[in-house]
Amino acid sequence: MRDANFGQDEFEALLAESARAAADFDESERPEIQSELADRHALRRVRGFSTELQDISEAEYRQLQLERVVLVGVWTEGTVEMAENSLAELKALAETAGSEVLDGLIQRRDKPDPATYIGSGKVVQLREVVVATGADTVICDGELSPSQLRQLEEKIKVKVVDRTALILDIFAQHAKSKEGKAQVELAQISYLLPRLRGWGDSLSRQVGGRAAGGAGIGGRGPGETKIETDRRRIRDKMAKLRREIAQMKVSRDTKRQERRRHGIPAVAIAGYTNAGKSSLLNRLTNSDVLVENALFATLDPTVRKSTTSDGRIFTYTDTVGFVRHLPHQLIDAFKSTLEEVSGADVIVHLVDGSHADPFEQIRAVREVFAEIGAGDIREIIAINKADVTNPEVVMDILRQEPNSFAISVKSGFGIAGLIAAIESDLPRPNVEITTLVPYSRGDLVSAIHERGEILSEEYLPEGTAIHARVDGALAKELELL
Ligand SMILES: Nc1nc2c(ncn2[C@@H]2O[C@H](COP(=O)(O)OP(=O)(O)OP(=O)(O)O)[C@@H](O)[C@H]2O)c(=O)[nH]1
Ligand SMILES: [Mg+2]
Repeated sequence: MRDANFGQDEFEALLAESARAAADFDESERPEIQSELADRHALRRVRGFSTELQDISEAEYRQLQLERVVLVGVWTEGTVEMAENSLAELKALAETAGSEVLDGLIQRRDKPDPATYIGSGKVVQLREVVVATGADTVICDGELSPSQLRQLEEKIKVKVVDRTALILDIFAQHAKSKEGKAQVELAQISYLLPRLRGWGDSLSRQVGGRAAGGAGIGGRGPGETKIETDRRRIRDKMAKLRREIAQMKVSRDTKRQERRRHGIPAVAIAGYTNAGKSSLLNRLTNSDVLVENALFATLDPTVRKSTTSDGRIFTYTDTVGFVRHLPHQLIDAFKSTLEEVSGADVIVHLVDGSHADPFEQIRAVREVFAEIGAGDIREIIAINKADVTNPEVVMDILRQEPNSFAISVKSGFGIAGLIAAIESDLPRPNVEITTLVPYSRGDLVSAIHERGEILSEEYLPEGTAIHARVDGALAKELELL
């Protein structure tokens, strides 16, 4: 019997051991062609969604209620370290969701088994571990097809969930704002929808009678099968959520457009989850956004005003963190939130330098940047947590990334340098003006200070003579003087 409360070291030793053991395990099992993308995912895993699908809105506050879990991963490529990092991340995700991790297993395979994700021999071993530890749930480190989840569950005899469901669950737990909740719910429902197909058989059997005849009977209305009714209700619900999100988005869009019209540059703080984004925003702008050693602590963007050393106004935005294989349902649903990143003038891409594989983090984050149309925005890499990072790793990143800086939000190390880099990367106002502003128009003088770059300023009897560079909108206003 394993100790349910073993610590980090034991867990790590265990991971290493299981990876080694798995490395020479049943290579002979040849997986067949992977099931189609559209066929992946598992409806049956989600609590609160009864077979009858009584209430679609149950998805909103649903929790998987995973308590004592065993993790299992399939290691298909890369090094042992990469496979272990992946499982360690799954452990952090599981813990963030509130579960206790009892054990972790990795199997080396070319591809996940199309029937049971891990090979059939490994399934027996996994069942033994589940019995020995008293686990109530198995979490797989990937996206599984409905039939994979079903078959695994039949053999292991406890609940089996995949990584996507786990991440959606964390988002559901952390969503605070109305908009955030609606976005998460939309993501959850779109995760469920394709899973209805894989579920069709058992669903039809349960409703029995004519529905069991499935599409054969066909037709809408009274002849409609249960699964079709459910699909339609889910689609209606999704449409309603999309409308709600679009409405809530309007006020944030208006504010952003207002800032843009006033030529106020935007800096987005983006990066992997738990890199220290909220901590950095707090330090840079004296704010108190929630900071937590947990994944996806922040879901709602926070915009804060700041000024450059020469008095120009700009904004910092803290936003939702990214993760490897961020479920696409979340990217879709959080589109309006992610516009805070794709609409920025400069991205401060924060990296946790103390993470086991910061390069992998950088790669995963850039993948999301590309997906949301932020791939071409000026990017500053800030390697955070320098207080606890191996200096060689930091040096490595600094060498490979030309626009990069080492910082520690905690100790303050490197922050001044980062601020200087941000200021110098901000878009510069590009219209050069020479003007005389009467003393009655102090508002314009302030505007030039806040939005422009002063080249010279002189107080004359008739008013303030200013030579400056300003944005086009302000230049127009000044022309009217
Ligand atoms: N040692 C050290 N820890 C830090 C530093 N900066 C942040 N942290 C810690 O890292 C953890 C995550 O910080 P957050 O600011 O919440 O990170 P985040 O990127 O906003 O995370 P999410 O919102 O969850 O994506 C917290 O426990 C912080 O105290 C640092 O410079 N050094
Ligand atoms: Mg945060």
